[in-house]
Amino acid sequence: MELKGRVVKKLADDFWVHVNNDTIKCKPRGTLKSSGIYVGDIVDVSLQNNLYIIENLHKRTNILIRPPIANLQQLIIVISSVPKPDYMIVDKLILFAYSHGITPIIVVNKQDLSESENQYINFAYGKFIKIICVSAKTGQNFYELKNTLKNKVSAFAGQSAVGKSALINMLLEKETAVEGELSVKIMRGKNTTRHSEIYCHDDIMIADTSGFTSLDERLLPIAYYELPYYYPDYNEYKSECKYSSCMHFNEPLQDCKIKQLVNDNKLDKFRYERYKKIYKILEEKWVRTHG
Ligand SMILES: Nc1nc2c(ncn2[C@@H]2O[C@H](COP(=O)(O)OP(=O)(O)OP(=O)(O)O)[C@@H](O)[C@H]2O)c(=O)[nH]1
Ligand SMILES: [Mg+2]
Ligand SMILES: [Zn+2]
Repeated sequence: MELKGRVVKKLADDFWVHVNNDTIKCKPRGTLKSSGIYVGDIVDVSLQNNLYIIENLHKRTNILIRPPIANLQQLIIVISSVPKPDYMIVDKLILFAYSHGITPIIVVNKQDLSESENQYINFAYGKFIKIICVSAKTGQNFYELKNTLKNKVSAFAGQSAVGKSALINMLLEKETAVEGELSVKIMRGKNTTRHSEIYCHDDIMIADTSGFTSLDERLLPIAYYELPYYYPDYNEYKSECKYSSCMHFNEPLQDCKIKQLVNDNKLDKFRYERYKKIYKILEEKWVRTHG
């Protein structure tokens, strides 16, 4: 008999596989290399001589190397009024998610303190990204958040102190998760162990992505000329640009619908400024690597 499950933890040659609300400890079949099995992988497990054996791996939808995790489905980008959001980080995280086939979701935490960011976030992102305004303190919209996370593998990301740990603790109904532990840190040069694990509770699966250190735009697997493709808010109108290859960058205003919409305040001008910044950074990287 074979069981299908998801690898939620890995230590050396031991794997913990989540099967029907149970977690079982398994060894891989000799023909499978341990290093080739990632946390997040869907596997078939058989029982032989009282030992659970991972028989084979299912096809992956994606794989992240740092942190090592497979089949991540949602990236929960957390922001709050305090500390003030850095929207460049938000945009980079969105690009990171899209370029890996992961769905980004924006969670605006600390609604009990202020709702001041909601309007901007809705204007800049609301048309193409799900936005949930919550408070880890009062529990506001907690069920909406919970439902969004159900039956999906999600990771949390965002600046320090926005409340990622507070939200994760609530979702996992844990009092113990250490602050700073279960978060995708937006920091540079901090050496964290590259361990990864998925925490399961009530059909919610949250990847501990503490090894996910910097979100340097140079790490984005995007060539500068592909950048417009990752802006759903621009793609909606790009057929109205004069040239189908419009980058919405150097083209004259009369030829670019995106520039016109930015000028008319129909598209957010700050997000467009960030777009141009990211475009330049990716272009410089491309020139460096392709001569
Ligand atoms: N008022 C209020 N405070 C909150 C809320 N959520 C979190 N906090 C507080 O904000 C601070 C930071 O929360 P954390 O959960 O540690 O933030 P974090 O995003 O995990 O931060 P790092 O681990 O450093 O990345 C703590 O003092 C929390 O108690 C909220 O909804 N409302
Ligand atoms: Mg934390
Ligand atoms: Zn254009």
